[in-house]
Amino acid sequence: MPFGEVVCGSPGSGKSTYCYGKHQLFTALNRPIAIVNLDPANENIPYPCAIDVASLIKLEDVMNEFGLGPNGGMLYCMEYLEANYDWLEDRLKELDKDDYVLFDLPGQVELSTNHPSVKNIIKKLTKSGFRLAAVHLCDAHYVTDASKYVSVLMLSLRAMLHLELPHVNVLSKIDLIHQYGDLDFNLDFYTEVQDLSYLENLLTQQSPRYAALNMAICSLVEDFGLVGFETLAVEDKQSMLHLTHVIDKATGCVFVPPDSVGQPPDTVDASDKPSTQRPNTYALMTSAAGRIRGPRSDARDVQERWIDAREEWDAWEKVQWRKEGVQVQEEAARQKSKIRERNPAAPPAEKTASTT
Ligand SMILES: Nc1nc2c(ncn2[C@@H]2O[C@H](COP(=O)(O)OP(=O)(O)OP(=O)(O)O)[C@@H](O)[C@H]2O)c(=O)[nH]1
Ligand SMILES: [Mg+2]
Repeated sequence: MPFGEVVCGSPGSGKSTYCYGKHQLFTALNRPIAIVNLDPANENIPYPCAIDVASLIKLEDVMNEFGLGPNGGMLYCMEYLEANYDWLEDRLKELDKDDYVLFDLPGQVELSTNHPSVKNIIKKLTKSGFRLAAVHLCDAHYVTDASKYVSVLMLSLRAMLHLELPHVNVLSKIDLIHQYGDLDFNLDFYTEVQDLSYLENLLTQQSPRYAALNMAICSLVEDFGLVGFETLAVEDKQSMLHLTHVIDKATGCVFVPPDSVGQPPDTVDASDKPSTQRPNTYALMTSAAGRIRGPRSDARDVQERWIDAREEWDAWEKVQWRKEGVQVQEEAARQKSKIRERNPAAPPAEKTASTT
């Protein structure tokens, strides 16, 4: 039963960068991961790609052959992939049974809101045993403008209703939000989608003609009560860890760490079944059943990190990184001198930063 994510969102919202960030995080955590690129226009793929749709069909070939533009061509590619689902299935079977699988989608919004191909592909994946969450990325700068925020709410709701998966909405690039001026409300107002009637004044000022329509949309979104947002700054480890925790909780994924990590006795089933089929009481209590908490789990902490006290935090992190760098160098030097003790013919250990 493989777990994974369908990473969707508007063009440039950060999907491929997020997939790469997650690959780096999981590799550091010793969690096996594989990324499937489903964007046939993705030419400079930043991450190690386990399966690439471009080896089935290329957007450029479709455009040349059928005289289609990039958007029509993209829809054709997705329909072609749906019709040739066996191709994808065969390659997925070749992945390691423990792999957590990310599907990097193209940015065309209609693919996750109304076009049926992606939805049908997801249905087939789910039927074959995949436990997936939709991770819907929206550029955080949209929250700096009330009417754009309403559009993002509708888009997120629409994607949620269309894809029919456990759904996690994410305000991406939150580290850049300070560049777009002051927020009208605190960040938690936007992430928790609290009381949208507060937007009335702003919406009336921005587009008086459509104020009533905008407010009707707001109350519709509120009635569903399903839209909320997590935040993401892809280079911030805490942010990535928090989001991983939220998504694991949405899919019910409990990661069983390798034995080398060391778990409390009798909590891990040591058989060689795939990790997703081995009960791990310890991990279950700490991840799926545990409370979500941590330095970036509250929107107020995120606001402090990226808006209110951004410069102080940047300076603090710089100091921490320097310390970490020194520790890594010292550890490497220690390992080298250990090797030298055992084998005096080995080259001498380099000086560490702290001693230079
Ligand atoms: N500062 C910052 N930049 C980011 C972050 N995530 C993505 N970016 C930048 O946003 C730009 C677009 O990112 P991509 O990952 O290509 O976006 P995408 O959604 O895959 O784009 P398409 O595939 O074209 O739809 C790149 O320049 C990234 O470096 C983030 O968390 N912080
Ligand atoms: Mg991309």
